[in-house]
Amino acid sequence: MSLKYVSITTGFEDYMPKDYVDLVKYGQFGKEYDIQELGTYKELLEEHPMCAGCFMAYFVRVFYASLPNPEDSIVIGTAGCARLALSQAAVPFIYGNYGDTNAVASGLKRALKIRFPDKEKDVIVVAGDGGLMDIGFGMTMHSWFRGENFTTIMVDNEVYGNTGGQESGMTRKGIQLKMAPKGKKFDKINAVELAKASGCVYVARISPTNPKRLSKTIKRAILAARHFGPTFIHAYTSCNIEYSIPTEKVLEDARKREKEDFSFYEWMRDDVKEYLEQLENKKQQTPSEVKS
Ligand SMILES: Cc1ncc(C[n+]2csc(CCOP(=O)(O)OP(=O)(O)O)c2C)c(N)n1
Ligand code: SF4
Ligand SMILES: [Mg+2]
Repeated sequence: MSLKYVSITTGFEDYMPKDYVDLVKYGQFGKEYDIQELGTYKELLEEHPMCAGCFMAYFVRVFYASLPNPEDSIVIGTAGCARLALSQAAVPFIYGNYGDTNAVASGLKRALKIRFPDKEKDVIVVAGDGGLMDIGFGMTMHSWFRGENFTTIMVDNEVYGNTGGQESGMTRKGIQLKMAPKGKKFDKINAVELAKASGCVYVARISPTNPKRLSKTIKRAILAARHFGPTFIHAYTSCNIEYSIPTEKVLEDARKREKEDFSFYEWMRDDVKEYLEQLENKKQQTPSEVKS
């Protein structure tokens, strides 16, 4: 990919916003950093208004640091906690009405393919368990049935966090929440199996306890969606507030949930696997040349 259209025309550096100049000079525009370098370069996301210690906020940070091509990415979100941070980054963000994310992403991805036939434009939905598996369930499913070329990432905190603690389809059976005091009567939805049965070509379930693995999973899902079809990541991203998790216990909780419902799981079609492995091998051989 050429850097030409993100680099600054000579003489204009003084007039461009400082953040933009820094992103080109010291940040992710036109460059790819390893997730282990986080904190050493200018990040796409720097500030956010989510609760202190929220693991979903950490997830969003790693998500932005893992975009294979941020200068050509558009993120779609909706009502729910994640959009509070998603919308603060140096990447275009579209707010779909609650439940509409995958319909908006379908139209956008198709339009981008027509408008920019020679360029990869990555469209990524990041939305909550309520947004994707409850109120937006139909639109999520139909985007997968239609084989749309974009990635859906569900940040699952097993509750409606943003509206104060209602149960969602992803809440575990028996769990009592502020606004579900009798305890949930039904099982947690098996989102990963639904995604596989509905036509996703790459599916992963993850608790973000290992940043390297998380970053690789995000990159794989986005790269696979470009050429093969819909991809899905089901990520555990705890809610400190509704589950009363003290900040210092957030990682411990993520490890515990990893042993229970969120053991790492990755499935992909054979042709996707072959493609990703080829890409990753090529990158190992020539790290500075490969960006997509
Ligand atoms: C059509 C519509 N229905 C309901 C709401 C109210 N609403 C805002 S956020 C939310 C729940 C969010 O839960 P989830 O998607 O799990 O995200 P979280 O806040 O837990 O990250 C609801 C019901 C809305 N904004 N729009
Ligand atoms: S309510 Fe929960 S999910 Fe939302 S920002 Fe606060 S800790 Fe995070
Ligand atoms: Mg939620």
